[in-house]
Amino acid sequence: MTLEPESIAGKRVLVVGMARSGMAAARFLRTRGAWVTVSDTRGQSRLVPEIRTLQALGIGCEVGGHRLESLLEAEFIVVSPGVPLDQPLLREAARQGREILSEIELASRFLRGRVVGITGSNGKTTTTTLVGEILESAGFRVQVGGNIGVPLISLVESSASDSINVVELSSFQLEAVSSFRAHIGVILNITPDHMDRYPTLAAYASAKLNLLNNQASSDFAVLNREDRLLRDLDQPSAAKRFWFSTRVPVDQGCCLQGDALVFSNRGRREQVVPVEDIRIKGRHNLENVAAAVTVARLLGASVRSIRETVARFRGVSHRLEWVREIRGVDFYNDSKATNPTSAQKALEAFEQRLILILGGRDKAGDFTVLSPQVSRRVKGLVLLGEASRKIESQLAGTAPVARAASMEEAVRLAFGQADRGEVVLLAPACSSFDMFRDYEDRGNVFKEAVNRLR
Ligand code: UMA
Ligand code: ADP
Repeated sequence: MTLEPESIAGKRVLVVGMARSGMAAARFLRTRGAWVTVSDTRGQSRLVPEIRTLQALGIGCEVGGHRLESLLEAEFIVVSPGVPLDQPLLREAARQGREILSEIELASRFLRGRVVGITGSNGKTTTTTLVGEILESAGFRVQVGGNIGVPLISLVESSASDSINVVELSSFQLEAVSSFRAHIGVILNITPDHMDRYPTLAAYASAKLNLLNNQASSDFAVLNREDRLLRDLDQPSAAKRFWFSTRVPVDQGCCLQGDALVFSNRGRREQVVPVEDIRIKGRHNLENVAAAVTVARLLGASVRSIRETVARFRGVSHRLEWVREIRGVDFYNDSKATNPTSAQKALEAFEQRLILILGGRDKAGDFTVLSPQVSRRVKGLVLLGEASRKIESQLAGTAPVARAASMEEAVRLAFGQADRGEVVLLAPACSSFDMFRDYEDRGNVFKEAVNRLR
């Protein structure tokens, strides 16, 4: 179906999910004259402000569950990222010919300017933020959105033909896309995450790889040279491939050479950022910077503006965020380490001995990947939340374990074990939804507990 601004008017649309994406999509569609209903599985009592807002805009609300009749009455359906597409009602609607679009797909049909799409299992927000800041300070007209918290559809209105839209994309958002096209598509890495939503790692990877669909010869794919899946990618694509790496040289892209990140393109090599200028910790963050450098150079940002912005960049809150030092013990908040791989990267970023606070809601993660690092440098594990028992059994024999019933207790137990020169790290390797509103809430509760220590 081709959707033009004028063709939305008068169409009946069902939007699934009454949170950020659904609300923004409904508003967008209604403003353009569509007849919109928003459906949500949550009950009325939990959606009072949303319903009030939607009704004031002339948008219908269906709460307490989705109905097949409503899906079939719609001419097309827009789904929020948190809505799994394999549920029977949506499958039936698709079988009966209803087009199902993700909010990203809908937005991309109207968005003006070029898209830099950034996906990966870890590092998306850091890299997206850094790319946005570099381009902004280099004088581009930039908008940043997507999974980072600003639905892409809400950026359509403010986009212009010379905009660069820097978009963080999750695998969920890349599921129901068809014509979405990224001028630059960055895939940072593909490691297991969200295995509670995907039947296999291949299914998860395949959603991520949709980022490279529809790319033309004037477009670029920027990929991690050290990620096996990406290195061996045989997906046909007209886009030019650029690579980033901190371990091996690359001909086209950005790599670590001596003590600087170097960008190469068509035989020209230039030193862009000395490593000593990079403030964010860990090799994984060097990879994020290398990816950002590649994007910025491909778009023509000057080496000088890149270097200056990278040197100013202190990272994003809740990602290896230094909180405080008390009696020689440093506290770090990495609440956004929501899967085992990101927690592993966090551990690798330290040379000191650590007390590690782990746990939360399990996403069918494999915590054994943490064993080597935990055995090597973790002095004590403090476990919190639903996944405690599984983590304890998967990491049995690697480090002494204590269990905590609250973040406050976890912080106290961890501090009690730490000696001068050691680090207390919150890197939970799990999602936060068992005990907290989200990872930000979890990180803030951690920081408050740390700041109360005397
Ligand atoms: N719902 C239904 N039916 C279902 C499932 C859910 O009606 O079958 C309803 C829920 O009751 C809820 C709504 O859908 O009311 C939730 O929709 P949503 O989860 O898509 O939430 P949004 O607020 O729209 O946020 C989404 C992203 N959320 C997810 O992917 C889970 C946000 O990413 C993103 O910032 C936002 O769109 C704007 O683009 C968050 C996230 O956790 C940060 N992302 C995951 C991650 O980073 O690991 C992928
Ligand atoms: P995302 O948006 O993909 O979740 P973030 O930039 O928010 O990524 O970082 C989430 C966590 O993942 C961080 O707390 C850090 O521990 C880890 N991380 C960041 N960048 C990388 C990377 N390139 N590879 C692996 N882990 C990373």
